[in-house]
Amino acid sequence: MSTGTSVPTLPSDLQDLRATALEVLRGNDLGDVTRPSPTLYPHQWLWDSCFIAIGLRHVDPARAAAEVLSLLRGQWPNGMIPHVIFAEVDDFYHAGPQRWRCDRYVVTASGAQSTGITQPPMIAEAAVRVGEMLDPKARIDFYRALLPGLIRFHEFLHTERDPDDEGLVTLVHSWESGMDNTPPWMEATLPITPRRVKVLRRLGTAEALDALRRDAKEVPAEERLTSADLFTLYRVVRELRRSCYSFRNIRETEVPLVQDVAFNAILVRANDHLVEIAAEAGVKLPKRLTRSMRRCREAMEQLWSQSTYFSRDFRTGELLRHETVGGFLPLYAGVVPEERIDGLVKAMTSPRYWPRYGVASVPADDPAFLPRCYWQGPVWVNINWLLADGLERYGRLEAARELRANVLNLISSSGQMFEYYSPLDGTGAGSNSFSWTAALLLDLLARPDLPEIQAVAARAADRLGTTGVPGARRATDEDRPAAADAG
Ligand code: 9WN
Repeated sequence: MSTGTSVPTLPSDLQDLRATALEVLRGNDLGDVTRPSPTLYPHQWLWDSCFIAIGLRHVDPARAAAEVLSLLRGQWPNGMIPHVIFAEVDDFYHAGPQRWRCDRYVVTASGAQSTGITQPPMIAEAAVRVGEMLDPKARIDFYRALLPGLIRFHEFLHTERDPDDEGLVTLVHSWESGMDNTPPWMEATLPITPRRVKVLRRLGTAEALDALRRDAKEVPAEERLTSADLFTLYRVVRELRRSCYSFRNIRETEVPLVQDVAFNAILVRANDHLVEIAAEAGVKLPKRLTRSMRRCREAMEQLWSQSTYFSRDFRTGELLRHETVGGFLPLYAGVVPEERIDGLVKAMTSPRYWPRYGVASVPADDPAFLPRCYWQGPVWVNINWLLADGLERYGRLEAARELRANVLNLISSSGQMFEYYSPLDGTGAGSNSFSWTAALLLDLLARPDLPEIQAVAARAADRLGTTGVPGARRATDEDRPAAADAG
C-alpha cells in the first residue's frame, strides 16, 4: 500500500482522523489482501475486501484493484466465491479451516483454504468504484481480468442458489448474510439448535458454553452473539459439511434456507454494475444470466409487505416478519417504487432506528434490541454507506447527508475505527482497528460534498450536546455556496 499523501482540502483535525484510518489499513495489510482486524478476523472476508477496496482506491487505486482481484483466488470450480479465504497464519480464528474441511471436496483457484459458503456479492460495486480511479486502459485491463470469475460467481448465485427458478437467491447460513445474529436469521436457525445447547438453555446454564469459545477472548462476549447462538451456527456448518456444500443435499436437511432481503438487494445492484463492467470491457453476458438478473429484480417486490421489506423462508415461502435494517436495503438496489421512499426514509430516521444515532441494525423497541451487541442493534458503517448511496440515487440528498454526517460523528467522537457503534450513546464496540470502518471513512472524507456533510454533522452534534466532528464549524452553511440539494 502506498503512503497515502495528505489531502490538501481537508482541515487538519480531519487529516488526523484520516491518518488513523490509513494506519489501521496499513496495520491490517497482508500483501494484496487486507484482514478485517488484527486479532478477531485474521483472514480475508469477501464483503470486507470490497468495502476496503472502496476506501483504498483513494490512496492507491492499483492496490485497491489487487484487493478485488485477490478474491478470485478463492473461487470454487462451481463459481462460488467463498466468504472467507484463509490466510496462512496460525489459526486462532474461531471458525477456521478445520471446521469446514473444504479441501476434502474442492480445490480453490489458488489452492488456498476457504469456507464453504459465500457472502454479500459486493464485488461488482467495488470494481466500478475502483475502476473510476484508474485510467481507461488500466480500467479495461482490470475489468477483463475480473470478468470471467465475476460472471461465474453471479451465475453460481442465480443457478445453484435458485434451483426452482424463483428469481431470489437462497442463503444456507446466516454468515452468508454478513449479519450473523440478526433476529430473523436466529429465529430461522432455532430449530437446528444442538441438543446439549437446548438442555443447557432449559437449565438456564447456557453460559457454561462461554468458556469454550475463542472469539470472546478478543471481544467481550456481550458484544457478540450468545454462546447458544454461536454453537448453533457451528452445528449448521457441520450439516453443510455433511452435505458436501451442495444445495441439492442441503435442502434435504434442517439447515435454515433464507431468501435474504439484504443479500438479494446487493445482488440486484451488483448485477447492474456487472452489465456496466461487461459493456465497457466489450464482453457479452450469457443470455441466461441476463434473464436471471431481470427476474431477481422483479422478485424483490415479493418481499414487500405493508411498510417494509422482509426476508423469506425458502421452504415455506413465508416472509420472516421480523423488522431489521435489512428491510431498507432495497433502496440500495433501486427497486423501491417512488411512492414508498419517503415512508422508508421516515422509518429509518425515526427514534426506532435512530434513537440518538442511526441507522440501527434492529429497532430500539424490538425485544431483541441490544445497543452494543453485534447485529442486534448497533450501527454499522458499511450498512449506512449502502443506505446513503441508495438514498442519493433516489435524489434524497438531505437524508443521505444525515446518514453520512452521523457516521462521521460516530467515528470522530472516539477517533477510533470500531467494528460497530451503539445507537444509544455512540460508543464503539466489537473489534477495534476495523478495516471497513477505516476504509469507508476514507471514502467519506474524499467526497466533494464533505463540507456540507460536516455542517450537518455540526448541527447534529449541537442537538445532541456532543463535541461532534473536528473542524466541522469551519464549514457552516453561511460560508459555503448553497448545495444543489434536491432532497
Ligand atoms: C463470520 C469480518 C466478518 C464480517 C461479518 C461479521 C463478522 C464473522 C465472525 O465478521 O462475521 O463471518 O466471525 O463473526 O458479522 O459481516 O464480514 O469482518
